[in-house]
Amino acid sequence: MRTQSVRWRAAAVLASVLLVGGVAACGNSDTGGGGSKDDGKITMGFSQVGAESGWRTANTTSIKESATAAGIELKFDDAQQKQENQIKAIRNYIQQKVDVIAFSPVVESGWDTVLKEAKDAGIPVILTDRSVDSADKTLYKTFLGSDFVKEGRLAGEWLVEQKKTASGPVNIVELQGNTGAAPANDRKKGFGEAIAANPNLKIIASQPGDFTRAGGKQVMEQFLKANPKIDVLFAHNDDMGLGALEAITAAGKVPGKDITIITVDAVKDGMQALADGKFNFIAECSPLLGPQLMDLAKKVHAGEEVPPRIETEETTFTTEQAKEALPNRKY
Ligand code: GYE
Repeated sequence: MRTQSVRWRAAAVLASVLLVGGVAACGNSDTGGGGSKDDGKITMGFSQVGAESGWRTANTTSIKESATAAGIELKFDDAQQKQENQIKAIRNYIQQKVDVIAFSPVVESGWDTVLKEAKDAGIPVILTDRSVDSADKTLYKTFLGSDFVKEGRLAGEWLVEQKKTASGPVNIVELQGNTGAAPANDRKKGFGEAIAANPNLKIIASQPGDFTRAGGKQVMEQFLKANPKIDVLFAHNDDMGLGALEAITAAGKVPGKDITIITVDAVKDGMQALADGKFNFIAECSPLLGPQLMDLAKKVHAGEEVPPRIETEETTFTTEQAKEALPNRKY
């Protein structure tokens, strides 16, 4: 451990000397990365979850644009929501001796083996957007992303405030993200904890809608069939909420009035629904992680210390706030 950190410090000094001299740091193996070639470019292998939502599309764009802007060569793989595809992609990146591996884990569990392989190969790993539940924190350098528990809590606290004068039961249905994903587990947790403040607030049904519009629509149809009285929908992202709107309208109910709708993300389409009064509240989750990720990649490649956790800054939106923010919403 000690020799490694000495080596890293030496590498950091070397990198800054090179930078001061106006020469980009070389991607050789002494700098802590695998270093496939010596053209001075950092190569990043990135494994993306998929293309399931507006959030994900904006996240992918942010990563690709930021890599270009930072002069980082990006190898990008879309795992189509499958952990096995992500593991395959990471193993490929290890074989190709990329300098840095970054990925957004589709689920929280089951990463230890492949992360250990990357570590043994001397390739630093950065987690972005979603985290893993590995006990060994040395398997990755840092985790850049949102506090999903907080997002769920903010959603729940808003509802508690709205329903504080409710005299009878308030029936809530919940559309969860894909099973086992950090944002699904954590948003559920945060929301559940917040609404426990009022025993009238009850989750009567909770099912995964996989963060997609199609999933949200289909599960909401089932919810509506099985439950004659639904007062509130909490959807773990905008896309599922948008899919649910179709099911709600088809069932002859008015979204945003007959059923209060709370979502997470605040992508443009979600913000439009909120401005139109079809949604009632959104807890923001920023997908624009690219610039910070590239910055971190340069730092870990140079052997610099980085904080183990970097949290994204976020806010919440009501209908009025969405109307104000919409004209400048880029994604
Ligand atoms: O909320 C959802 C996406 O991991 C934070 O994944 C991300 C979530 C986001 O599919 O829309």
